[in-house]
Parts: sequence; C-alpha cells; structure tokens
Amino acid sequence: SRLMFAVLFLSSLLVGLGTADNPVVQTIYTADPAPIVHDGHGSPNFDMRDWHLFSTDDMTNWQHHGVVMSLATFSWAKERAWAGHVVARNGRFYYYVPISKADGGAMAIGVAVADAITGPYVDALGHPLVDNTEIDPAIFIDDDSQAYLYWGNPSLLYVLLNEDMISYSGNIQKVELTAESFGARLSHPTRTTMYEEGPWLHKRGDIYYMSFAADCCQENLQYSTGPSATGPWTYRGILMDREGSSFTNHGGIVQFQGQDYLFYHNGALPGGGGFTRSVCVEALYYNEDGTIQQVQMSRS
Ligand code: FUB
Repeated sequence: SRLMFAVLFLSSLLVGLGTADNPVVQTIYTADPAPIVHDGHGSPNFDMRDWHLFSTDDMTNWQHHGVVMSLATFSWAKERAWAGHVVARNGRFYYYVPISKADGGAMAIGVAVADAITGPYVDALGHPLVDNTEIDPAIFIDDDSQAYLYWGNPSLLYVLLNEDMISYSGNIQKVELTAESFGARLSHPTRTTMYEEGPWLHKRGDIYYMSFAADCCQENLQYSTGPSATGPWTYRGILMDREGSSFTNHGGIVQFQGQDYLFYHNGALPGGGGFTRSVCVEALYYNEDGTIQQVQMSRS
C-alpha cells in the first residue's frame, strides 16, 4: 500500500531545500493535509487556487503528483481552495472541498469525483453539496458502511451521506458544543468551547476520535472521544501544542504499515508563517486506555 495526502496549494514560490525530514514538502508551501492510505500563490490571505497530491511508500521519499484539482473544476467557485478531504468508495475517489461561491462569495462545500486518486476530478453535482457558509469537510466511513460528512467553523455539523457519496439523507445535524465534550474556552466572547475548525474522525478499536483545530487564532490541535461516530463526545485535551509562526493548524490521523501518524501544518520553512504553511508528519502513540500521547512538532 501507499500513503498519499492531498493538500491545498499555498504558494508556487520556490524555497531552499532543507535537510530535515519535516516539512514533508520543502519546495512549495503546503497546508491542510488529508492523509489517505491507498494501493497502488502566496498572498497575504488564504488565497489558494488548487489542490496538490503527494504520495510515499516509506514516509521519507515523497512523490509530487502535481495539481489534481483547482477552482476551475467547479463552475460555481469564486476563490479560496481551502482544506479538503479525499476518500475512496466503491472504486472511485470523492474529493470534498470548501470554496467560496461566485454568487455572493459565501463558503460552501463541493464534491468532485474521479476514477483514479490522481484524477482527473470532475464536479459531481454542478452546485454545492452543502451550502451554509461553513468550511473544512471531513469524511468518516464507519464499519457498517455508513459515511458521515463532518464540517464547520464556528459550528460542528454533520450529515449522513448516501451510498453514492454525493447526496445525503435527513437534515444537517448540529453537534452540541459543550465544555464536557469540547473543553471550555474562556478567551472568546461567543465561542465557548475549544472547537474551532478542521474536524477529523477516525476509529481505533471501539473508540471514535474527533480531533480538531482549537482555540483560534493561536491554534493547537485537541481531541475528544466517543462511543459512536456521532458521539456523545468526551473532551480529552491537547493533541499537539501550538508552536512556531503559523496561527492555524490542521490535522489528519492515519495508520500506515502498522504505525499511526499525525499530519499537520506549521510555518517551519524559511519565509513560513500564517499564510505560508508547510505540511509535516509525526508518529503518534496511544496509551493503554485509548487516550493519545501528546505529539511534539519535530521542527517548527
Ligand atoms: O487553509 C484555509 C483554512 O485555514 C482551512 O480551511 C482551515 O482549516 C485553516 O487551516
């Protein structure tokens, strides 16, 4: 098997090659990783235009597959090619992304589909899958084959995706953000829990993990656990502390060849910062009780 991750593109500016393993990509700025195991423009804003794909067999040597999708894929898109997630189902690949709409500029979630993970990806609907101004889609397919689409900032929302992966059943559900489930935030007038954005769901044994970017806008990564894909969630605290020059972080957890990994981003490259971020990866370890050992950035 091969580990791949899709990221959004931040800048085509070339930077000098470093010697450390992190960041994973040292020739362009990258952000918002979404790892998947599969066989086989810099500007003073988050003004990204396209999504790139990288793959590895050994977590050390990375192959760049180039741009696999861009704003031009979506006829209704204006700008902001933000944090997406690709998932495989029934031999096809579904790529969920937040984009701003040409009509009015609000954020919405689109879905594109391809027969190969490398694309070409085609807009599956010709319009947004969900259209409620919120961002950062994350897909989780449970053992019973039910797929969930989670997303949101400042809310945390989900829907049950249908087997076709491009439609959903029932209403959009809003997760209740309580201190018990997502930790108390005292520093913000309206956001009273740590949850900010970038949800990521995974399962290990009987435990479901909801990790997320927290405590904007000096973000760290935190997590909660629950007995099902819809909770109820119990707050577990910090997964990765904030460090370095990026004020956002965005995580993705995956197991590859028996080892668990946390993908994230920071500002570790020369010239790096909040709008010139880089994807990094660290090994992740669980405690016997299922909690996750806090992960340190190896380079920030
Ligand atoms: O990259 C743009 C936005 O910044 C993402 O959608 C968020 O998760 C944050 O990383």
